[in-house]
Parts: sequence; C-alpha cells; structure tokens
Amino acid sequence: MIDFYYAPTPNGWKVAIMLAETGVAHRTNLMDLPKGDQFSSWFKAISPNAKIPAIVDHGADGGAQSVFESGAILLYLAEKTGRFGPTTPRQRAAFNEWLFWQASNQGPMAGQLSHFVNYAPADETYSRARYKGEFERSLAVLDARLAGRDYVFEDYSIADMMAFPWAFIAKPLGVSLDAFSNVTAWRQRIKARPAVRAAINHHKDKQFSDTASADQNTVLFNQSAEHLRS
Ligand SMILES: N[C@@H](CCC(=O)N[C@@H](CS)C(=O)NCC(=O)O)C(=O)O
Repeated sequence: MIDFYYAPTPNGWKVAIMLAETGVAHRTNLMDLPKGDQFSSWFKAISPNAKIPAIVDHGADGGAQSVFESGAILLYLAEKTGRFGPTTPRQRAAFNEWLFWQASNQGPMAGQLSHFVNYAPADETYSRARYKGEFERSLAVLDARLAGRDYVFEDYSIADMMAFPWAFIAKPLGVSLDAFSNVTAWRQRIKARPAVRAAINHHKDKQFSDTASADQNTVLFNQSAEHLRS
C-alpha cells in the first residue's frame, strides 16, 4: 500500500497519472496547500522541500520508503512495477535527461508564469513576458523532440507523464500551442487516455482558486526559510 500526498496541481497530476495507469494500490491523502498542510513536521519528514507530490511505500523491500520530487517518484514507481520506465543503463540515461529537463526547465518556468498570471498582486508585465518566453522556449524544445515521434520515447512512458501537465494547461496560462503542432498532437494523444482523464479529475473540486492573490494568501505565496524551520 502506498500513501500518496496529493493536491490537484500539475505536479500532483504526474504521479496521479502513473498510479492510475499502473493500478498500484494506494491511498490518496489530500493536502490543503493554501492552508499550509505541507509545512507540518510530519510531512516535512517525508518531503523536506515541503511540497507535493510525495509518497510513502509501506510495502517496500526493507520497510517503508518515502520519496519526494515528482521525477524521483515516477522512476521509483516505474522500477517497482516494471512499467513505463527505462530497462537498460542506456535507456536510463536518456530518461534521466528528459525527467531532469522537465524538473529544472519546463516545470519551474511554467510554474513562475502561472504565479505571475494567476496570483501576483500588481502589474507584472516584465515577469509575465519573461516566463511566457521561457515556457514557450521549453515547448519548442519538446516540439522538436516530438518531431516524427508519438511520444518522448518510442512508447508512452513516465517522460510523457512528466511533461504533459503543464502543456495540458498552457491555454489558461495565456500560451497558445498553435505554433507547436507536435506538442498539440501529443497532448491530445495523452489526454485521450482514460487513466489520464481520471487523474486530472482526481479531487478537481479541491483546486485552489485562480483569483486567490499573493496578497490574500501569505502561506502559499510569501514563503521564507522560516516556513521550513518551524
Ligand atoms: N520540483 C517539484 C515541484 C513540486 C511543487 O512545486 N509542488 C507544488 C504544487 S504544484 C507545491 O507543493 N506547492 C506548495 C508550496 O509551495 O507551499 C516536483 O516536481 O515534485
């Protein structure tokens, strides 16, 4: 049995998709991020960066195993189930490239764009333009990778689950996919999967409001080192 610490956000969806695709037995623990559940001591022992997603696998060899960071969780689940992941060292190197790329490029750039589009209190013209450009740049990288391919690798895999969620919500971030035809076709292909639809609808009613600005929510949007020390 796996405990899954989740909120309905792009990073939460990645793991929700993998759990739905593989059918691994799990229990979803919904985290109230605007309220600050992620800063509880018990949760920081599982996820030291105080962010979802995280899992605890109670059935791991040698006792319970906790894993934080979406890419690390996807690799762990791929290895555990023998599905959707690399099977040789050469493949592992290629998977790591695309998982690290998403976690350090596409994800943070889209996340900052989302912050300045949805939550920043005042006019943020410069910041919006900066992160829109960076997110579009990452879409161009993905588009080039997908030229002549249905998926990031030959078959549907955790590399697709990793990159899909931010591409899925590009439009509400003010980014058109029209110029990225390979990404558009890939996004449709993935969105059509029943497991993906189930995952992105998982506790959809608990999505936090796009109108809650940084002024209104000091827990979520005005963090400092103090949040991690307490
Ligand atoms: N690099 C991390 C990013 C995780 C992340 O940013 N999670 C967000 C939700 S999408 C979060 O927990 N935010 C709560 C907070 O910042 O306090 C991953 O890929 O797992």
